[in-house]
Amino acid sequence: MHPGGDKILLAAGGALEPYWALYAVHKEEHVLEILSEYKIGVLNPESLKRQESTDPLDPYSGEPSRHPALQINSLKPFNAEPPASVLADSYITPSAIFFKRNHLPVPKVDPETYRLEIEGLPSGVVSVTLSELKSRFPKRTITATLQCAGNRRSEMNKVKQVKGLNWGIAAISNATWSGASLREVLLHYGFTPEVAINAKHIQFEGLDKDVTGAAYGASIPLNKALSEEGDVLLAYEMNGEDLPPDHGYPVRVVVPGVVGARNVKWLGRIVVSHEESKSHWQQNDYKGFSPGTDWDTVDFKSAPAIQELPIQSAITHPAEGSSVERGDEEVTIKGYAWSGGGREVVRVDVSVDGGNTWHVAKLYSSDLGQNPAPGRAWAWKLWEIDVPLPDGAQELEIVCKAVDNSYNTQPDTVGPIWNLRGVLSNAWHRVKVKVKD
Ligand code: MTE
Ligand code: MO
Repeated sequence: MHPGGDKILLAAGGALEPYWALYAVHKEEHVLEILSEYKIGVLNPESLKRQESTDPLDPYSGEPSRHPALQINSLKPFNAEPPASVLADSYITPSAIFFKRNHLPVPKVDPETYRLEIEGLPSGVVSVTLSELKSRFPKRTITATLQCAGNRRSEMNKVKQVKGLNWGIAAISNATWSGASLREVLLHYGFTPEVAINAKHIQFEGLDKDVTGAAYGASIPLNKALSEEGDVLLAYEMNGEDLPPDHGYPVRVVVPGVVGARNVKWLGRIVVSHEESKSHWQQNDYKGFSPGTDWDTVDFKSAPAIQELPIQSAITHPAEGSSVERGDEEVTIKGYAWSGGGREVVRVDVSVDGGNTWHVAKLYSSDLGQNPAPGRAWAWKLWEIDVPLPDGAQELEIVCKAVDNSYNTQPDTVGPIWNLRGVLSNAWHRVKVKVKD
């Protein structure tokens, strides 16, 4: 009888409160009244205490607590995505269920002693405090979607085993980010056209370190950072609040339109340089290869680091293996669509017969209904459509594919884009659903 359908089952066996925080519509007297009949008791406060590891040698012992709805891909380091069914419920993904992708333990950073170091400018090393970052520069806000290069990797795994976390379709989320403009910060601390003669890249280094002391790092092309239309932020807020620990507190770089991996969290250092970041994740990971390349033949130097991502879309409702009633005559289909590089999704085509016939879905962007500036469509579109059930069909093969304003579209199958690392998985998304008489 739950108006939201079987989503209520997400909370089964645990505390209800985290879900109430997600769905604010529940916080009403009459809902409590309806529920009181089902109440079986109050959880023992002891059992609610964070199950913290007490092992002093465990670098993961101080990790933040996380929302129970997250589907965990790896616990240490923490990697998790929201349930697909919840992902497209809100245009802005609540921070608690925003996908989380950590390579290392979450560092504890004291905002009082935090310093952002900037190197490679004529003035030498600049050290910026958090309050300087907040007070010296205007606070800029953008809405931007982040997607991990490995989103939808599990579909590649079905073709042939790849190396990497087995992400479903929800290693992508959308948030508002506020902070200082990287361009404005660089110009303020002495970036000049002369610097640009040699410099070609902006390197970022996190404060999260592995056992050898190597920090997470990545870089982006200098022109992205310097462009007035690039909108690269040194963000200290996510969805109107301080960045949560998992998302890079106190400062992360948000590089809209660019693969998640370059959006360095817990940002400790920026280097203006003639070369790319030397980090493992820039040099020997997050690159695309031919389906014919295997671990014996792969040469990471031969391929460019992924920056702007290709076009993507997926179906978040209905779920694979669920069923629809023939009597309903229609099936409601929902999902998300996004493209990298600020390219705007202009159309999503949906089929319920495996791609023989197509329908155009209705696209939704921000609640404000604002159109993004050309070339700066950083945020996803949600889409929805009611499609009539084909006569006599026992099963539907629901398919979606998106088109961006450069008329890029998605490949129809995974096989030809398969690659050993399982990145850039953006084939037509397919979901099979039964029709019940
Ligand atoms: N930054 C640091 N310092 N350490 C990391 O492990 N992971 C990267 C990127 N920035 C990472 C990082 C990757 S691969 C992705 S996809 C995004 O952060 C994920 O951002 P999120 O956890 O806020 O969703
Ligand atoms: Mo990622």
